[in-house]
Amino acid sequence: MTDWPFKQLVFNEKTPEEMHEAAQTFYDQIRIRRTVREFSDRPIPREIIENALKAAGTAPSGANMQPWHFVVVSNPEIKKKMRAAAEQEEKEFYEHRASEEWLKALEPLGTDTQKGFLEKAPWLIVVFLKKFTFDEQGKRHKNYYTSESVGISCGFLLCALHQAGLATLTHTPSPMKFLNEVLDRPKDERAYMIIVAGYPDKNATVPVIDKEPLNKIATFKE
Ligand code: IYR
Repeated sequence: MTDWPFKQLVFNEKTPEEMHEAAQTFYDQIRIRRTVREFSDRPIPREIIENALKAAGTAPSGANMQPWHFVVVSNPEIKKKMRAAAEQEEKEFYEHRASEEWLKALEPLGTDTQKGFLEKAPWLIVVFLKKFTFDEQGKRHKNYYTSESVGISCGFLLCALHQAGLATLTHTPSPMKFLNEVLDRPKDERAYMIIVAGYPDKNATVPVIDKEPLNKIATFKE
């Protein structure tokens, strides 16, 4: 038996009807989320972002180590630096690093080296992955399943931002090392993803792509 205290689970059981309704409602809401690359500069209150981050912070994680740190940028000078560095990396990517096959796969998305959204959108959330946690004594503890944990947390964050009414973009310039420097983060943290959030530009367009049907993405063994 463990020495750690346990408490009664809080679980709001739904009736079967409520369960059907909630499952359908969530799907109907999340299915209309689209990755947006053209943002408006209209402001979004910081509290909205704070709430979404609190939701992201409830994600399950390996041994509850919560191996994430979110750096939230609205400062125009920092955004400018991030854009310049990201565009430099992307230029390398599109002109040299990416294979023909990769470029072909990206074609329908219409992406290129220009990352204007990094300056235009009101909020850039840079998600860092922490391989280690340091306790009050400065002792280093290894974190577990960090990539899975941070990925789940990003999923929560995207859902929370979408639910609040924001458009989002997951952006992963590669390599992202420059973010440690620009954002003053320690070496043992690794930039995992930038989540761009704001209102979409009123003329924003999205590529005509679709998602695989259920029978393609899932197999039931009953
Ligand atoms: N990071 C590049 C390329 C890119 C790669 C994938 I995989 C995407 O789904 C989208 C873009 C860029 O941001 O343009």
